[in-house]
Amino acid sequence: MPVSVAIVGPPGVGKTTLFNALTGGRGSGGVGMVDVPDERLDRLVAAVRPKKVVHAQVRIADAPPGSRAQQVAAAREADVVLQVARCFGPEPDPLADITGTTLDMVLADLATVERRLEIAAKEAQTGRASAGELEVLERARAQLDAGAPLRKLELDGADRAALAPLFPVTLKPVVWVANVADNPAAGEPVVRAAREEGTAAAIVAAALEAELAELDPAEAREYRRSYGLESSGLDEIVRAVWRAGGLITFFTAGEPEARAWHCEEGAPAPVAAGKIHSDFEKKFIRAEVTSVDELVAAGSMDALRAAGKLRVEGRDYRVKDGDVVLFRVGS
Ligand SMILES: Nc1nc2c(ncn2[C@@H]2O[C@H](COP(=O)(O)OP(=O)(O)O)[C@@H](O)[C@H]2O)c(=O)[nH]1
Ligand SMILES: [Mg+2]
Repeated sequence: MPVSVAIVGPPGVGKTTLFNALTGGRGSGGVGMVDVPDERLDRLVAAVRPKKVVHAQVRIADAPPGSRAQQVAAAREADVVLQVARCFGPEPDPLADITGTTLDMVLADLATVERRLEIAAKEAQTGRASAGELEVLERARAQLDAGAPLRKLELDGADRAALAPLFPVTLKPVVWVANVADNPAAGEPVVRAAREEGTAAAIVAAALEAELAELDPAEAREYRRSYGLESSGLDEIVRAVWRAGGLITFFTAGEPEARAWHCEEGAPAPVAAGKIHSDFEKKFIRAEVTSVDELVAAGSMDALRAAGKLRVEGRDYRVKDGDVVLFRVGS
C-alpha cells in the first residue's frame, strides 16, 4: 500500500491547483499517484541499467468539495495530511488558514474523545475500562480543549493503544504548504512558524508549477529562477510526506527491474519481504544485503556476491533506509 496523503485547507487556497501540479494533471476523480524522487534510485539505475524502473509512490487525494467535516473525514483516512495556506491574492493570512484547518481537526477529535470518555467513565466503575485509559482520555480532552493537536502530547505505547480505536486525526503527521503566486518570500511566515513547531513545511507556486509542467525541465528551471524560486517545491513536498510518514526506503536492483520500496522503520526482514509479495513473509529464508554505494561501485548484485561482499542476514535483521536487498524465499 502506498503512503496516502489528504490535501486540506480553506476554499480558494489552491488545493486543486496543487493537486494538479503534484500529479502533473494525471490525477482522476480527485486521486493521483506521484513518484517519490530519490537520487539513490537514479544512481542505481545508472549503474545497473535495468529494463524497468519503479519509484516508490505516494497516493494523493484532493480535498473533497463540500463541508469541512468531509475534509476531516478524508484526512482521517490518510497517512499524512497536507495543510495548504494561501500566500497570494488579496489580504493573505496563511497562518490563519493553517490554524483554521487544524481547529477543524481538533474539534472533530474533541467530539470523539468526549464521547469515549463518557462511556469509559461508566465502564471504569465495573472495571471494563482501566484507570490508564481514563487518564489518557482526560489528558487528550484537555489538550484538544486548548485547541492543540494530539500529536504534540507526550504519549507512550499504552497511551497510543488506548487512543487508536478513536482514529484521532490530529495524531497524524502533517506537512504545511505555503502556496505563493510567484514570490517565495510570501511563504516565509509559514516556514518560520513550522520550524518553531517542528513541523515539516514547503513553499510552492502551485499555479505557476501547473503551467511549467508543460515546458521542458531546463526551460521550467529558467522560469523559476527568474522568480527567485530555487526548486519547484513539489519534490520537497513529496519528500516531506515520506519523512513525516516515518517510512524507510529500501531497494531491489536486478536486471529486469530496479525498484524502491518502503516499510515502517525497524521492520524485520520478513515483513519488508512481505511488501514485495505477500507470500514472501512466510517463505522468507534469508536476505542478501548491500548498500547503494557498494552496488554502484560493483555494478551488479552478482558481482558483489562473487566478491563475497553481500551480507547475509536472517529473519531478525531490521531493514535500514538505503539497503539494497535480495530476498531468498522457499517454495
Ligand atoms: N496567483 C495564484 N493563484 C492561484 C494559485 N493557486 C491557486 N490559484 C487560484 O486560486 C483559485 C482557487 O484555486 P483552487 O485550486 O481551485 O482552490 P481550492 O478551492 O483550494 O481547491 C483559482 O482561481 C486558482 O487559479 C497560485 O499559486 N497563485
Ligand atoms: Mg478544490
